[in-house]
Amino acid sequence: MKTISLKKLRKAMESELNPKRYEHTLAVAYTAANLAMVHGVDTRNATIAGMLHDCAKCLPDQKLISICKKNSLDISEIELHNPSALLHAKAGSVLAHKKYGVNDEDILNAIKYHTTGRPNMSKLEKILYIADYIEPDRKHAPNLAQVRRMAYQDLDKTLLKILDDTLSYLNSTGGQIDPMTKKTYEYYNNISK
Ligand code: DGI
Ligand code: FE
Ligand code: FE
Repeated sequence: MKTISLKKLRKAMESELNPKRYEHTLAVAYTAANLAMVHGVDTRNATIAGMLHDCAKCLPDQKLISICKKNSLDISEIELHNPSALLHAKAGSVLAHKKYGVNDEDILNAIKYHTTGRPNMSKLEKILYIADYIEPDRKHAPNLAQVRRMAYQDLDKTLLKILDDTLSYLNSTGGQIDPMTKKTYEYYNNISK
């Protein structure tokens, strides 16, 4: 397998994303690498996952839908109605593989599930999901200081807290909840008992 150049990925993301999204991407990559150090995960894999996690975020809705359809990925009714919020994750995992040369299944799954999570996530999947939520530029999420501290201590507890806060936020704004977000919450709530 050809080695992926982090420098090339950075440059590609700088041209593919708007400036704000690019800054977020760098922050997620470094935060994911930090969490990887603490939790015994390969830091390079965490950096690559962070660098590419939102690679499809700036594409038009129709493009996100067509990438998923072409690659035989299931699209839920809710995803179809919220392509930018939800489908950029699935479409991003396709592009990470086909356009940016990532072959590692764990990295591809981390990107694919970075928005909804899924039951029984790998450590890298959890780290990317959490890094996306706690990176230093994020300012508006509730309980951020608490969640940031927890992230360096207990990944499962942190996931559950983020999922709980995300579901409350979606409920308060009338956002449609994807079945996978709900399943992930139920899974991590059950194993916390
Ligand atoms: O791409 P980002 O903005 O960096 O972050 P993200 O990919 O984690 O999530 C994008 C948005 O999706 C975020 O505001 C939370 C939201 N989200 C997570 N689960 C669901 C959801 N939105 C809807 N409508 N339904 C969900 O189940
Ligand atoms: Fe995202
Ligand atoms: Fe993100």
